[in-house]
Amino acid sequence: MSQKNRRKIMVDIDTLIEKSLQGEKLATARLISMVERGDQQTPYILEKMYPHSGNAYYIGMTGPPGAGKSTIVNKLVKLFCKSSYRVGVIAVDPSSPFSGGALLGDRIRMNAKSQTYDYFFRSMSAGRAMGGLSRTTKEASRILDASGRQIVIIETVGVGQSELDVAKATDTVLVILTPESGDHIQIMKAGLLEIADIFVVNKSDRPGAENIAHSVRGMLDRRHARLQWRPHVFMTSTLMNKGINELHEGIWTHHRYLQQNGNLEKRRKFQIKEELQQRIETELSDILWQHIIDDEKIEQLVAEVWLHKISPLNAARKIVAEWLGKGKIIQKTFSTK
Ligand SMILES: Nc1nc2c(ncn2[C@@H]2O[C@H](COP(=O)(O)OP(=O)(O)OP(=O)(O)O)[C@@H](O)[C@H]2O)c(=O)[nH]1
Ligand SMILES: [Mg+2]
Repeated sequence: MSQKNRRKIMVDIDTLIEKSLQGEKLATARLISMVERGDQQTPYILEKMYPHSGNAYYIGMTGPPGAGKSTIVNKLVKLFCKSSYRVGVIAVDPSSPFSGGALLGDRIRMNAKSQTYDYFFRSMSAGRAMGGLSRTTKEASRILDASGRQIVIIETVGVGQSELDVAKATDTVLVILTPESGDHIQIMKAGLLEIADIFVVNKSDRPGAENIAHSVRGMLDRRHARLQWRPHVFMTSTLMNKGINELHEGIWTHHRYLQQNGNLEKRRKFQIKEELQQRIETELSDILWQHIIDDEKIEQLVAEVWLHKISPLNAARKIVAEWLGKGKIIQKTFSTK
């Protein structure tokens, strides 16, 4: 790419960033698409946006497929918007590989209700997330935050570890269950108990809802006896319009808890630490595979290990030692800009 073209792209991106920071939704949608695709400009965008983020309240929403997460998100968005909050939603769609970049979709959804409610909806495909789902959703939610969204809701299906990680990296985690969610062993196995700040038993218009709520409360009694925050359990039915106002109030109760005694700061610092650890590992392994190890070297080591000339442990250590020796070269090739 010519110098001139590169400068033009950077100018365009600066304009997009400026517009997004002023709250323009289309610019925000385009930035998120770029980050989702893992465009070359991603680090630049993130560096420019990050100083403006940190003001939003992040809510994670997870639970089994079809539990009613999206329906509940819609109802909550309306309530938040009625209180004049600017809301952003990221829904991770595990199935569709095409949901992400569809600008047309963004536009339709944006215009649909923007007269009455100021919200931004974004669907993101788990399959398209470049650099891992939790990284991409985090980056997208920070862009929303920087663009002035005061509440950012992230919906993921609680089926895999990466989806749970996404929900976990928020200020308040809602776990949505239904009477069909199965017995408590299944809930525990899915790792949902550990991450929930609030439990919702949705579809309470169906039989068995009380049982699930009872069983969750029982598990919490055993587990959270010594913890500061004991997750609240709400019963909702979006069908009968029941329990949503109480849930909405319950979310603000957790928000107030976070405001006390530096709880929010502690939680976010813990999350930053986890993120840094992950990113450092990724950076190091990128350098390792780009600059130190090539196929030829691996093959050579395989042959030596195969012939029992060297143990696998020592072969690995040899590589690492070589890497450390090459520290200076790496410093030259590795730039943070
Ligand atoms: N009976 C009953 N059905 C409900 C209730 N809430 C949602 N549903 C229905 O459950 C189905 C799934 O709802 P969604 O909101 O799409 O569920 P979801 O958890 O977002 O689904 P995925 O994102 O696909 O995992 C829809 O057909 C809803 O109409 C409820 O309170 N009672
Ligand atoms: Mg959904």
